[in-house]
Amino acid sequence: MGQSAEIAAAADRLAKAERVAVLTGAGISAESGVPTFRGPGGLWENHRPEELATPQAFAADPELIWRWYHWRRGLIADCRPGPAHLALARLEQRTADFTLITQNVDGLHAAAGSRRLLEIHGSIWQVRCQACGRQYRETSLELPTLPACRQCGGLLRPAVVWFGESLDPELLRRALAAARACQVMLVVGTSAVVQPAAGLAMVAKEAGAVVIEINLEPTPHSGQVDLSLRGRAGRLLPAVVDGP
Ligand code: BV8
Ligand code: ZN
Repeated sequence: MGQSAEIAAAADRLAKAERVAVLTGAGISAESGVPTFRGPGGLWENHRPEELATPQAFAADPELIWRWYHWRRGLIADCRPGPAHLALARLEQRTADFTLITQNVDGLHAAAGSRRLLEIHGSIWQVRCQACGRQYRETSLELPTLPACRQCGGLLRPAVVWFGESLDPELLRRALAAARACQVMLVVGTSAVVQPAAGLAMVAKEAGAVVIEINLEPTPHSGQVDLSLRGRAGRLLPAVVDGP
């Protein structure tokens, strides 16, 4: 089937669906200027994920890890939602039962107007105190290298989920429920290597949903999904959401 027929088939499935779930990864923010993790020029290029995004790395060298996050916050602060983020906000508006599950911590889905949103890996704009456990929104780009809790002065950390850390059980429960209940799941811009996020697509598949992948490249999901659309999310998502 040529791609225009695939896009039409995907758009038709979405138009008819009352229950839709979406799983997004770093690829949906790439065109907004947010570097991906594993692609060329990605965040991990000169580091391995385990070196930076782990509690052990933070305990060993909080300054190194905070410098990485301050750099990412500064970069993301200049990024705006793109056509792909905005298309998902439109899709939410017209879909009775909609859940957007994102692995991204950049906040661009919320900025695009998405509301039924599960940020299962947390947010780079939230901090949590290592001493008193308070968690709050902190968007300043002028924080000291080692930011202190405004309540107790304890050391803050980014309120994101690191490797080896469990996801928020309530968020994971809601994500699993959405994957099981949906008629259509869109999987956009993820390399499908990080668990348990990537597994949500197969949960939807096994529960009988039509799973549609949008990615520049093939992924471990590509052979298992119903439709795998190759190309930029910024081009394909509006076409699939608004009709070709
Ligand atoms: C857990 C937040 C239970 C931080 C992230 C061995 C040891 C320890 C753990 C494990 C292990 N083996 C497996 C595990 C489990 C581990 C895991 O999955 N590891 C992987 C690497 C194998 N998972 C965990 O640890 C999770 N917790 O399992 O708890 C537990 C408890 C104790 C011990 C063990 C298990 C927690 C995982 C969360 C980690 N946190 N981020 C931060 O961001 O700073 S993960 C990080 O990767 C981001 O969240 C990111 O979103 C996520 C996934 O990456 P992608 O989003 O897919 O991005 P990527 O760059 O990889 O791909 C981009 C894609 O977009 C590409 O396919 C590209 O082609 C495409 N693309 C690019 N441009 C475009 C595009 N597509 C369309 N259009 C474009 N324009
Ligand atoms: Zn505190």
